[in-house]
Amino acid sequence: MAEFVLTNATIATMAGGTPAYGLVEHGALAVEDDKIAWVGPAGELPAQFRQLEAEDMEERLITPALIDCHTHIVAGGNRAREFEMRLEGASYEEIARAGGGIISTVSATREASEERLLASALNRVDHLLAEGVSTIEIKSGYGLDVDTELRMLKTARLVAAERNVRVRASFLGAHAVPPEYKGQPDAYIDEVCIPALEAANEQGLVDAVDGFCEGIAFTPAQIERVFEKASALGLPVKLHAEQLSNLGGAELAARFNALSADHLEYLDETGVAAMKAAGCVAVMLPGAFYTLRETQKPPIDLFRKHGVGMAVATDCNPGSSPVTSLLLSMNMACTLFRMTPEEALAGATREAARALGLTNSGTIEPGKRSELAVWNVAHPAELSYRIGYNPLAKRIVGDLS
Ligand code: DI6
Ligand code: FE
Repeated sequence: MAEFVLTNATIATMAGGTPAYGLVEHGALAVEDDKIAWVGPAGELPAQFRQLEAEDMEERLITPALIDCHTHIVAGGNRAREFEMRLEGASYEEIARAGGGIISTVSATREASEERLLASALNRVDHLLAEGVSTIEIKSGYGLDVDTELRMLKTARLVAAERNVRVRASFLGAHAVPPEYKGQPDAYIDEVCIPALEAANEQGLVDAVDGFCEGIAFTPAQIERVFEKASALGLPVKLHAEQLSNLGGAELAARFNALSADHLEYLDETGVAAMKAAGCVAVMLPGAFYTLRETQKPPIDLFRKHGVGMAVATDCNPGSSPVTSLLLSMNMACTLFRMTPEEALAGATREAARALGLTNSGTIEPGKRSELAVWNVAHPAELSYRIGYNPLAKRIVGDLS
C-alpha cells in the first residue's frame, strides 16, 4: 500500500468555498492506502505523517487529476471531408440530413474490428492521459445495431484494461436513426435500442444511459421511453440536450434525476431551474461549439444565478469535436463561454466527477482517493491560460482498475 507525503507544493484542492481554488500555499499532503489522509500547510503536517517518505514538489502545483466526463472516443474513421464541406458552406444539420454526419461514422464503426477500434481509441486516450486525466467517460452510439453497440462498449472496457485509467461507459443507442430504420425512429427504439441496452446491461457493459434529444435525432417522448427502461434497470441517465434547438430535453432529464445534461446552448431559465432542483450538472462542450462555429452560447450566467454546477469536457468525437485536449477545452470554456479559470478547473475535476456520479474523486480532501496531477506551473489559472501547451509534470493516481 502506497504511503507517502508530497511537500513544498501549491495545492488546488478544488474542495469549494474560500479561498479560490481551495488553494493551499506552501502545502503538503499525505497519502495512505491510495487515499488522501491529510492536506494543509506543510508546517502543520501532523507528527504521524512525518516519518513517511516525503517528495519535494519544488513549489509545483498539485490539482485533482482531470476527469473527461463526455467523450465519444471509441469511433471508426474520421470526418475531415465534412470539415471541408462545412467550410465550403454546408451546415452540420444539412450534412446529417443528407446521410453524412453521425451516420458516416456509424458505417466506419460497423466496418471496424474490435482491435482497430481499440487501437484508434488508445491513440486518443493517450493524449488525455498525458494531460493528467484519470477518468474518461466513453459513449457508444456509432453502432446503432445490437452487435456494434456491444462491440463499442466492450472496446471501452478494454481501454481500461490496456491503460491505468478509470472508464465510465454510457450507452448511447438513441444517438441517431440508422439508415435501415430511416423514417421509423419509434421502431428503431423498440427493436434495436432497448434490446441493445438490455443485452449490454446484462453483460455489465453499461454505467449510465445517454441520448441525443434533437430535431435531427430523437424527440423527448422517444428519449423518455429509453430513460424508463434505464430506470427499470437501475441505471442513471444523462442527455445531449438543447445543443441546436430547445426541445425541453434538460427538463426531461431533470425529471429522471439525470446526472448531467450536456451542451445546453439553447437552454432557457425554466430548464436551468429544473436542473438545479434535480442536482443535475451542466456539461459544457466548447470544442463542439467551436468546431461547428456556433454563435449561441450556453446560459452561463443563469447556471451561476441558480447555482447549477458546470463541468467541462472534450466531447471528443470525429464529427463535431475532434478534440483530444481537456486543457484546450478549459481554455475554450473561458475564452468562448466566459467561464472563469477557476470554474473551468472545477469543471474538469469536481463537477466532472459529479457528472459521472463519482463521489470519491475530483477534489483533494481527506478520505477521497488520491488521484493527483502535478504541474510545472505556479498558479492554477495557468492551466486554462496557455493554448496548445502541456505543463504536466506527472500523474499520481494509484491503481485505477
Ligand atoms: N452531439 C455531439 O456533440 C456528438 N453527438 C451528439 O449527439 C457528435 C456526434 C457526431 O457528430 O459524430
Ligand atoms: Fe457528445
